[in-house]
Amino acid sequence: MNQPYVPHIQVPDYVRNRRAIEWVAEIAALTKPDAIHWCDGTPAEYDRLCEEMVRSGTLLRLNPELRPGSFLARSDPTDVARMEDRTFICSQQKDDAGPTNNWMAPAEMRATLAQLFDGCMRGRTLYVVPFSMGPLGSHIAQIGIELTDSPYVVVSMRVMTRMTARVWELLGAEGEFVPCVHSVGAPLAAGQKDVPWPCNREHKYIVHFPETREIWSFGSGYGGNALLGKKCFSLRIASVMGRDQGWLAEHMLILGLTAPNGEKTYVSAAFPSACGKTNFAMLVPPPAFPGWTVTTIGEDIAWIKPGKDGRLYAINPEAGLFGVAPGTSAKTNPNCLNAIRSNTIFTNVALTPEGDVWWEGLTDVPPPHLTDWQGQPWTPESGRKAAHPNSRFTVAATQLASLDPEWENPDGVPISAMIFGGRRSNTVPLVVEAPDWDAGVYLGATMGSETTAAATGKVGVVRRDPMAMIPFVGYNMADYFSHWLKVGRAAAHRPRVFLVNWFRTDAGGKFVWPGYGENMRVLKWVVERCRGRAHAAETAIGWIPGYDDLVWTGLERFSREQFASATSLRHDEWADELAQHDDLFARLGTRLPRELVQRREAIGRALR
Ligand code: SAT
Ligand code: MN
Repeated sequence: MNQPYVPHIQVPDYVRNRRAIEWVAEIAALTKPDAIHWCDGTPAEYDRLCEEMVRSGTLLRLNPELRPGSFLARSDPTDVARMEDRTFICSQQKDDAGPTNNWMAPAEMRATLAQLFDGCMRGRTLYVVPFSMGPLGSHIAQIGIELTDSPYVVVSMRVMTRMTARVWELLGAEGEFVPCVHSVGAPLAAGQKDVPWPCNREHKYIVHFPETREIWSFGSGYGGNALLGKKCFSLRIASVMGRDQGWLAEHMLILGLTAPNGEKTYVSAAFPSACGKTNFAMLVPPPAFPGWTVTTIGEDIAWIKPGKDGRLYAINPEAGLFGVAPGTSAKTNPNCLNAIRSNTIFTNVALTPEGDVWWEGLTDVPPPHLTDWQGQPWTPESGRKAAHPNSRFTVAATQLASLDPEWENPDGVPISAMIFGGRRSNTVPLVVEAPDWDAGVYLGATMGSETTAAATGKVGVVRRDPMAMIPFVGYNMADYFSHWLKVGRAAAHRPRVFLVNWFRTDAGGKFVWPGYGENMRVLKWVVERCRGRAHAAETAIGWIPGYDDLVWTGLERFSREQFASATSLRHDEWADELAQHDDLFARLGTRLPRELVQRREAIGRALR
């Protein structure tokens, strides 16, 4: 019990980390909560917090017969998604944040935060949340501590991360952690009644200091704004750690594909939103593939590190899924639907009269009466969505039947292929393999996706989203490309890199490729390419399979002509595409690695 003397706060005796104790005391002095609770991550604590939130109106308990152990939260209507325009990378030099990030000088931002956080937890409890991103003690894992005044964030962090008092043992007296400070920014005056979803409608800040590896978040209680282990830590701060230490923090799913003979191959894949990433991570092979199985390591984030054998090994730093509900159905993702049958926190979905949940796409015919995500009566004639388009489920990965047995392996799993993909109605073929690592980095760096009407009101505008990391790289994007090149160069056995596109359309605007489970046909080809067993033809952008290189059993209706239209390269489209790559590169500035410019020239020459 050799605690350093800290005024005002009671510290459990198993907490010995000096920096943590001083920091908690400092943040408590700034934010002035009524109480401090050191979370232990036990089921009893989770249950108690959920019970308290049911009493306070933040959570609604769902019908225990229909959705055991599950709850519904309804957020403030102004606090429904991650906010990229309120997200800041505060490096010392503006150039180190680069042209794709919002930047503010650290001193200026610290002055702003000091004002916002002063007294912001009055009337509330400050929860101290110790968590590990990745299996406890893994050499790839990292430790964080989140201080938050939101019990909804605490229970969500328990699902999404390894939140346990054992983290303090690992930290010891001197261990390092990423400090994450979060407040909903809604202090309560004496006697003031709380609202179900406190937040700050005026001020929102999601702030990263990459040099000191700190995260500060104010004003929102939703998703990646508030669950700071996710995008803030596992991507923005971790990408900076990776740059400095020689590894990659990526917005990638990780899946395992097992062949009937037991041969297993791990693949990681990056897709921007609205491209079916979660469905791909839990793909169910069609009946024509007996004995093939897809297992899931992760569906959002991968930390990828070189192993001693020269291969790249990946872990999923998360322990849960925070997935988009609308569109999730028995048809699109049966694995996921089974996982959320119990022990799930739903946010902003609709409620049935029986006390179950519903969202658009769950069933073909909507129920006749619902309570919508804002708590209002809803019928199919209402003319508005019953669930918010960004409504979510929060569920432990262990609820997933497709979870890979290696998902907790502290050394990670060896990655044989990396797949990039976007939503493109033309130009990009069903699948193409980069001829080498640098060309693969080029495919990822220049990847784009068409906006859907919901996001911008404009359909078909291609937004460049390098490696699906535009909002998530914590430093200069051009430096990030150089880092990718370097990691590949250092690895003796590099994964093969592929670009896929499930979204080509025909002259009538209909999708050419059936997608979903049928993506297995492409995945099998990818894996066999990695094993040197599948044929492909060389093109200007890389290796593309011919019709006879894929398995068609069970999909005989898909003709040679359709395959040709899904895989063709049109020179006029590629001339336009390369011009757009030039625009992207011009925007990224002078730090762009030479290799990418050279690859662009090579593709241009090959097309001519
Ligand atoms: O809200 S999260 O950042 O966790 C999910 C997302 O928006 O991609
Ligand atoms: Mn994501």
